[in-house]
Amino acid sequence: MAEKIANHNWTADAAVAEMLERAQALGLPTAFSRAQAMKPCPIGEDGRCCKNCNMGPCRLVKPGQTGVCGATLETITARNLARAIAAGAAAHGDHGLDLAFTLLAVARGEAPGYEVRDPYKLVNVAAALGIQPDSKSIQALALEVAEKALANFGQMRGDLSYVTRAPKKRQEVWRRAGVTPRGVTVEIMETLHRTHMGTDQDPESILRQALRTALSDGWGGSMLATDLSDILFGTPSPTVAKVNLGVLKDDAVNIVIHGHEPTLSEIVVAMSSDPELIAYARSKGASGINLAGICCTSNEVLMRQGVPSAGNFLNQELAILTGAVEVMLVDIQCIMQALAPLAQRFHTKLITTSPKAHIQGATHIEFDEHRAPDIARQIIRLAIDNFPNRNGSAIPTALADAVPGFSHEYINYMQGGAYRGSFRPLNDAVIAGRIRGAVGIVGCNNPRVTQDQTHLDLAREFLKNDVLVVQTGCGALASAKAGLMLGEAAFEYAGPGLREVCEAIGVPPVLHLGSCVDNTRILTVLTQMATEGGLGEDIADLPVVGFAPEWMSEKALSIGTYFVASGVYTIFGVSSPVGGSEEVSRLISEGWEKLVGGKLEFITDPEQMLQKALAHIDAKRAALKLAPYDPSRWGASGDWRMRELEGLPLAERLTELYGLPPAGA
Ligand code: SF4
Ligand code: MSK
Repeated sequence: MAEKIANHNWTADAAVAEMLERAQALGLPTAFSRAQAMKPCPIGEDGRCCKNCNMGPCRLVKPGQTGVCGATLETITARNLARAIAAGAAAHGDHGLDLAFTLLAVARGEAPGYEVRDPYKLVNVAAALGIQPDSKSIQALALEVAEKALANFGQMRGDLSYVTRAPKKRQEVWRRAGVTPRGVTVEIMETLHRTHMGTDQDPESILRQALRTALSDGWGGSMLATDLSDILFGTPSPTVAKVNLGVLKDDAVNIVIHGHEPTLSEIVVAMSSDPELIAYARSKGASGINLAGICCTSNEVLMRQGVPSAGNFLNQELAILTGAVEVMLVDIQCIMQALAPLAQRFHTKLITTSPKAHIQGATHIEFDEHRAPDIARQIIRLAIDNFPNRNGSAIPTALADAVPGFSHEYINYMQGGAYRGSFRPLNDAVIAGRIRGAVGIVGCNNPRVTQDQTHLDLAREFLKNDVLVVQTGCGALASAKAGLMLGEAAFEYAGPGLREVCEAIGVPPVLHLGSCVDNTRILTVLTQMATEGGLGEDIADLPVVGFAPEWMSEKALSIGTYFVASGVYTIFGVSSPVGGSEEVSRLISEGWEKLVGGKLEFITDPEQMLQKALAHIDAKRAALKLAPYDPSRWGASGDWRMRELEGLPLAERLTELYGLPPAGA
C-alpha cells in the first residue's frame, strides 16, 4: 500500500507514506493532496504580483509592463522579497520578545515553575550584552539581562548589542554597506514603510534594507530567543531520543506538542511525570502519559529533554490521522489551519494556547507564564479524560534513534573538555583537509517537493565528500528520521577523513543544532571558526555553504538572508520568489556578494546544488591556501579500518596496519 503513495514521490518517509495511504482510504485531504489540487499561481510564485495598494493588485505579465503607479517588475519583486523577510524576522523577533518577558517574570519571582537553569549561560549572555556580572545575584543579573534584551527589541538608534559578537572584519563589512542593524522592531517597521506604495522604489536600496532587517533577526531576535531559552531551560548537550510517528503509543495518553516556543512545552514535560497525573491516566485505562513533538517545539524539547519527536512540518496532520492523539497542543508558527477540521474527524482535541494564534474549531486555553503549572496540569487532565474516547488507532511502526543537542557550547566542549575546550581541532581538521568544509542544511518541508528527499540526498552526498553537516528545524528532523544523527552513520555514509574525525570525537557526522531560531547557533559556531585562526578572519572566508532545500516559510527567507549578510553562500530549493526578475535575481546573488560577501541563489536541481556548493567550498579552500581536498590521504586508521581488518588473521592484520613482513617471509 505504502508503495502507491511512494510512487507519487510525495515523501521519502515510510511512516508518512503509510499514513497517506490511510488518509486516502478514509477520503481525508492532507497538505500533500491539497498541493496536488492547488497549482501555485504562476504570477505570484515568481514575485510578479503587487497588492501593496488598492489601485492594484497589479500583475506584471508582459515585457516592460508596470503597475498602475508605474512600479517596475524589479521594484515589485524586490519589495515582495523584503516584505517576506520582514515577516519572517517579525515572527522570530516576537518569539524572542516573549522569552525576554518570561525571563523578566522569573527574575521578579512571578513565574512559578520556571527558574534560571543555566547560570553560566546567563553570565555569558550578560557579558555579550555589555552587562558586568560582578557579584550580582542570579535574580539581579537575570533582571538586567531581561531588561537589556527588551531594550534591544525596542532600540531605535545605535547598534544591536550582539553586532559585536560577529568577527571584527564582518562588523566592518556591515558598516561599509550600511546594513548594521539598529534594533529589531525598527528594521521591520522601516522595511514595511519603505515597501509601502510610493516610498522606496530603487530595488537595490530596498534589498539593502532587507539585508539589515534579516541581520536584526539573526544577530538580534533569533539570537536572543536562543540565548534566553538556554538560560531558562538549559543549554543543550547530546541526548538520545526516538524520532518519527512510531513514537506514539497505543496504550498511553498521547499529547503532541507543536509549534515553536519552549515555554509551555517545557512545563508540560515537567508535569507529565507528576505521579498524581500518571495515576489519573492509569485510572482511565492508559499505561501512562506519552509526550511527542512536531516541528520546532519538538526540536526544543528533543534536544533539551530527549522528548520523542513525531516528525517535521508535513507530519503534523499525519499524527492526528493515526487516531491515537488525545491532544495536539499548539502555540505559534507552522501550525496548519487544516488541523482543526481534521481533529474533528477523530477524537483529538486541538488546543491553541497563544493569545496571538487562535484557530476556529480548536479549544483555546490561553497560556500565561505567571500560572504555567496550573495550565499545563489542566491540559494534561483534559488529554487523559479524552483517552477513553479513542476509537481505534493506526500508528506506523517506523522509528529511528537520534542524538540531538549540539549547542555551540557543547561543540566547544567536545573538542577538549571543560578546561581545554576550543575549536582548534575542528579548524585543524578543515585546514588538513580531513574535513573538506561544512554545510548547514536547514528549513522546512514543502509538499511542492518530495518530503525530506532533498534534505537527505544532500546530506548523504556531502558526508560522502567529507563535508560536515549541521542541521536545524525540519531539515534536522528529516535526517533524524533517516538515522543520520547517530555515530554509526559516519561508518555508513562519511568519507574517510570525516569518518576519522567523527570517530576521534565520538559524534555523528550530522549535528542537530536545534530549532529555527537556533540557526543562530550556526552563526556563533562560524564566528568562532573564523576567529580561532587558520581559516581567515571572517565568516565569508570559511569553506561553508547554507541550504534550505525544501523551504516554505517567510522565516526561512529571513534566515537565508541573514546567512548571506553574514558572508555565507546560501542556496534555496523549490522555486524562486524573485524568479520573475532577472535583475533582482542578479542583485541578490552577484550584487549581495559584492556588498556583503554572501549570495542567495534559488536552484531546483539537487545535483546542481551539490556541485555548486562543492565548487564554492573548494574555491574558499584555495583562497585560504589550504591543501586541495584529497580523500586518498585519509582512512588508514581508526575504528573503521579496524572493522575492515577484523576478519583477517592477526599476522595479516599487522602487515596491513604496520607494514610488518608476513609471517615466514
Ligand atoms: Fe499596483 Fe503600484 Fe499599487 Fe503595487 S503599489 S498595487 S504596483 S499601483
Ligand atoms: S518548523 S519554519 S516548517 S523549519 Fe521551525 Fe519547520 Fe520551517 Fe516551520
